[in-house]
Amino acid sequence: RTEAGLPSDFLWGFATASYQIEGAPTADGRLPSTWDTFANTPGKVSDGTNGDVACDSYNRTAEDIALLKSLGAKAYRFSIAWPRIIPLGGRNDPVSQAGIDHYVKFVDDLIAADITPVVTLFHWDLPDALDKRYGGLLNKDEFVPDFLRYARVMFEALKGKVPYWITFNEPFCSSGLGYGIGKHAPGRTSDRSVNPVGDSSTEPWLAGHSILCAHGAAVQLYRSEYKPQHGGEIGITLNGDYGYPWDPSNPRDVEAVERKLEFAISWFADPIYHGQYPDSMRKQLGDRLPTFTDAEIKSIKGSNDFYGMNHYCSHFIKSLEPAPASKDDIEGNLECHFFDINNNPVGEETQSPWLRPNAPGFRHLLNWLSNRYNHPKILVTEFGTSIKNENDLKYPEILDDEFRCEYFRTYIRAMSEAVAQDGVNVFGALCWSLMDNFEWSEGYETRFGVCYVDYEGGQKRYPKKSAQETRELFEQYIGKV
Ligand code: GCO
Repeated sequence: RTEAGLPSDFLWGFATASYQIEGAPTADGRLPSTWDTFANTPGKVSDGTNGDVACDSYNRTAEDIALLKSLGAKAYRFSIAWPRIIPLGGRNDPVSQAGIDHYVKFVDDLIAADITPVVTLFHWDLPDALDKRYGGLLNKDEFVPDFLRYARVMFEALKGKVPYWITFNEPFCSSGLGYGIGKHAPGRTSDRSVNPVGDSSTEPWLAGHSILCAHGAAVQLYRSEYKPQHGGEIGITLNGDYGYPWDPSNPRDVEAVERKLEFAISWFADPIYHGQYPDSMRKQLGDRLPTFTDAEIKSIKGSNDFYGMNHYCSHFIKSLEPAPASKDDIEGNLECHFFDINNNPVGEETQSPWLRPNAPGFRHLLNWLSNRYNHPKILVTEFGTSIKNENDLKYPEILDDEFRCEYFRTYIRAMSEAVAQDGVNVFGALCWSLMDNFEWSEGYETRFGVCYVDYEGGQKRYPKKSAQETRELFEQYIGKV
């Protein structure tokens, strides 16, 4: 029995997202997303940049497909920009046929290159008009039908061509970071100088509830009108770090680890797999956490054909109980601390890389998800790493990203052990990211690409050492189970 292995049809490749790589902010009728507005608000992005140019991928589809092919990728996960499809966003607003045609051609070209398209419908770039018109994610009764119409347009345009659909990427970030701590668009917090109205002690939970309802509605639409005739599978992508108790002999810290995973992951996964929010959230939030109608939970429970999982790192978890949670807390009344190179907890100020790799945590998390959600098919939709000083390096030194090679060596090994030894059903993994790109509130200071993008040199792509190694890494395990 092998120690580590992946199935012979394992779907490996790379991932990106529209606002992070496309550029071309007005091409084919595109109107601003909430991320255009947020990035152009002084102080929101660390280096004062935005996605106006990014990697110019909207104009380099053939080049990016050739790059994927050169790396041996079996699959490519990318996202569709809703503001390119329905620029004003709403269910009664006009579609942009040019925007639809762009993505249809891109998918056709990926298929022609024998690369499986994995399509994310919503990777955070909400049409800004919907935020301005009715508060976007805060207004479930408007957001759900608007998202459903957008999903229908894309299901129809790409029917029969997309084997794996992802409705939403990381709703924890859209909801918690966008409406709780304000680190992501639309940047709402309890700071009344920023939000004269609204309440960040309820808004993240309202936003998350809207996403779950929109996800459920879109899955039911896909299953009733597209899956029977065209096949394909649909799910949601949830991010999740793993955690270890700061003090293993302190039962509060041990309990806080489970609460951390529940607030970060089960917020969304429990309604989808169990039909209700986790008890720990209901206990801390009370009626700030919405309740589902019978119709809503009927559409949400069982709404994943597969579990999309984004994973980066692990933390040490320190409980803040018995002190009560702050009203703006979105994590579960605890502190997350990073590791240093010797696996000792360090404060974030010394953290470099800001995501301390911890491969055993990946295997632990895969097992935690598999056990809690009745062993679903899992597609790792993102995993990868960065270090703070990579951006200080220049070409060609920057191509020698040994730290990223070590990350993928240890994480792909851990995933292969989870499959071979623990029986976790992982059927694919997409590395974040194909190329350096706009890293949200960290702008272009943080690089996650297996390919270097020379932003000053016309966005030219250069494969790093990790790009060369990835194929060998996967192939040494593929076919062993
Ligand atoms: C996320 C997003 C990606 C990020 C990546 C690095 O997982 O936060 O899906 O867009 O760029 O994770 O932070």
